[in-house]
Amino acid sequence: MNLHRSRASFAVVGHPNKGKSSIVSTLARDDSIVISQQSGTTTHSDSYKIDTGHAGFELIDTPGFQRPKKALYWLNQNANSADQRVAAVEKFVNDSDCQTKFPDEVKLLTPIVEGAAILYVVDGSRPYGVEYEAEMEILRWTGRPSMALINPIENDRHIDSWKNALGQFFKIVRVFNPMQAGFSKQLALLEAFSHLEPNWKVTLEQVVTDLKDYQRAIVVQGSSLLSDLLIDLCSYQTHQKVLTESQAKALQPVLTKQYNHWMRSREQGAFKELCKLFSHQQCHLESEAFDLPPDLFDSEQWYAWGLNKKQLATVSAMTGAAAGAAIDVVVAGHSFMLGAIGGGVVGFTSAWLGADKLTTTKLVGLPLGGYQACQGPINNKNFPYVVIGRFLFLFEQLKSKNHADRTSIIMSENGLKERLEGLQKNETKALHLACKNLSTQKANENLQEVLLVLFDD
Ligand SMILES: Nc1nc2c(ncn2[C@@H]2O[C@H](COP(=O)(O)OP(=O)(O)OP(=O)(O)O)[C@@H](O)[C@H]2O)c(=O)[nH]1
Ligand SMILES: [Mg+2]
Repeated sequence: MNLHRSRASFAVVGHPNKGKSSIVSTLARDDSIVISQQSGTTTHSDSYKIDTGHAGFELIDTPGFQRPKKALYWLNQNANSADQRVAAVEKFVNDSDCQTKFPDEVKLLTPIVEGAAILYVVDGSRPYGVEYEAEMEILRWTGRPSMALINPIENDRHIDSWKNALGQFFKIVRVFNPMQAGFSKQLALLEAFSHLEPNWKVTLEQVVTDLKDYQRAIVVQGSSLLSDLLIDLCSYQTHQKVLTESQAKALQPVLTKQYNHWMRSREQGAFKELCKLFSHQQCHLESEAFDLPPDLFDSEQWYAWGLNKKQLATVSAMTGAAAGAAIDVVVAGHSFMLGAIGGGVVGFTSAWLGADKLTTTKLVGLPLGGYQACQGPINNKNFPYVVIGRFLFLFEQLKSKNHADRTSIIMSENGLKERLEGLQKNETKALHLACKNLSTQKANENLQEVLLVLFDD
């Protein structure tokens, strides 16, 4: 046999429509692999190379068996005894007649003949039947290391009878649900792979170590993304020069629109980064109540995302600020950004803005005449918590979302309030202080570290 696959390599094979591509998608952490209810979706053997940093392996998605009985008949015609079976399979994949008559069997057997190990996938919610025996027999003929995976697609009703049958053809039989198996179950499966072929043991153990390290690194990266996002959103300000107050008023809706657009895109950008971090490249975000992207400025939702009134009152107590005074100071405090221009704040508040109470637009007199109309930064005390709540919600969703699961993530209320209750007192205080600094545009020295506790399990 010509074993020219030196890396750990696994061909995922079985009947059509049993979740082969789903398993590859979840284990390869690749949500671009086509999965469909339609039988016969995968028509070629597609290789996915998984590089985990210090090691790697390969998964090969294959088309399902179409004519296993006839293929087995051909093989029987070409092998008189057990010692000839491996060669017969090799002859089968290289035979031009077989390539025409049995294209799917040839495609799925080729990587195995080339040295891949076998992952045979069945559906544990459907009864076992003799029609599977021809394909299992063919796989046995290849002589390659193999494992059976029972995917309980709809339920686990027939798992036991499957185990009885599979145990006679495969040394290792596991139940694995590619839609739901969490990270630890995925790692356990990879560990089981390492027992299939002694030459691959070290590599696959390294893969598991790398993946565990990556999972930890994601937490640090996530907190870093959130830290940058908070700083940007809480300090963002847009401004434009105008000649008269009335021009400034006319400009206000434009400024508001620009401001809101920037803030929303900045948040969406961070969400995309987060999706990338988890290799969820295709994932869509939807809001629960409406079929629209969840909106950062939907303040109706703010008490769901951020803190409630009672918690906000506690924040003020913990960080030692009189609630009302803090906000006034923020508005006046804008001069730290505009100070260089020289003019005083003429004073426009949210009343001037109509509906949007989240930011204040100000008009600043310029030394050489004219004005500067400014919008932002946001000064709402709850705002940093809202940003944290939304980000953490997405983080948790992505963390538990398998790559075979193509349903949209629904942005609904998160558990920030409960999460805060689980923190140590000093951690809570540090977080509140950091948020207060953010909403008053003061620098935080160690924002990322303060946020890190929110990402821990
Ligand atoms: N609920 C549920 N559905 C699953 C599971 N695994 C697969 N499916 C669904 O079963 C269907 C087939 O999945 P695929 O992964 O495309 O199956 P396949 O074996 O690659 O199919 P072919 O390429 O056509 O041979 C899809 O609609 C999947 O969403 C599972 O564990 N749970
Ligand atoms: Mg497929």
